[in-house]
Amino acid sequence: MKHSKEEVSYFIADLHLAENRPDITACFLSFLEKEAPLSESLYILGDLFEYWIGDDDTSPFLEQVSNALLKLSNTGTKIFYIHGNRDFLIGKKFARQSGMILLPEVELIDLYGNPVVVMHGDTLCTKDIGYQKFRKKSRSWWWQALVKSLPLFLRRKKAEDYRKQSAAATAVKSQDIMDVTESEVVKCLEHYNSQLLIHGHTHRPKIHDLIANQQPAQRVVLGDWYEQGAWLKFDRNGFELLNMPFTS
Ligand SMILES: [Mn+2]
Repeated sequence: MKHSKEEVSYFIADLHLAENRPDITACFLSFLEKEAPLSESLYILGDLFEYWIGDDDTSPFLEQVSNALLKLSNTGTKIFYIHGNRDFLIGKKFARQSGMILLPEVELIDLYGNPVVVMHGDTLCTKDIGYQKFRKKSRSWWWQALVKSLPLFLRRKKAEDYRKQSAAATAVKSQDIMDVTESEVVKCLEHYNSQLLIHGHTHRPKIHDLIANQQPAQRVVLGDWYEQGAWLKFDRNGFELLNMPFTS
């Protein structure tokens, strides 16, 4: 059933959906059913899932999420997806069955007359050299071909090992290393000749003011979904970060 859409777009990131967090999944399904159909576009800026081992992985949990996304897409809301550092292996098959349009890692979009840059945000954290090295390797065709050739149980084990390693490494890295490099933000806005950047990844929801292109600019950081639903509402009148509580 088609809904009449308002001229409003929503942005979300860092839901980190996982089978062992049914509270997050319930909140997201409720968001997709009640809130998101009002919007003409939903941008998912990465880390929708805690990890992704390939589109050939299936489970009732993944099907439930995929079906709910497809249902939203069938109401007429366009769903765009940019990969995060956890779910960069989401491929065309899952995107198609969920009614999502895959975007490149950085995209310049037009939002009601404003040129806006959207991305996951991990590429801005240039001080985290170890992570950037892994990122480069894991985006190569040979690494991805190698991973996809492994049986699912082995990929699942590797993903879990990587999560543990990553959590241990994150615990000892400084807050500064884990955050974006300000000069990268400016460089990016100047490259795209834009005054607004929207990203996730750092889990530090905030609207930052800065200068780029010798003019005032802003950087919006989306919140994660560990303790509540969180999204950015964007329309002709401006934008705001919103939250919804977990119901149960
Ligand atoms: Mn991330």
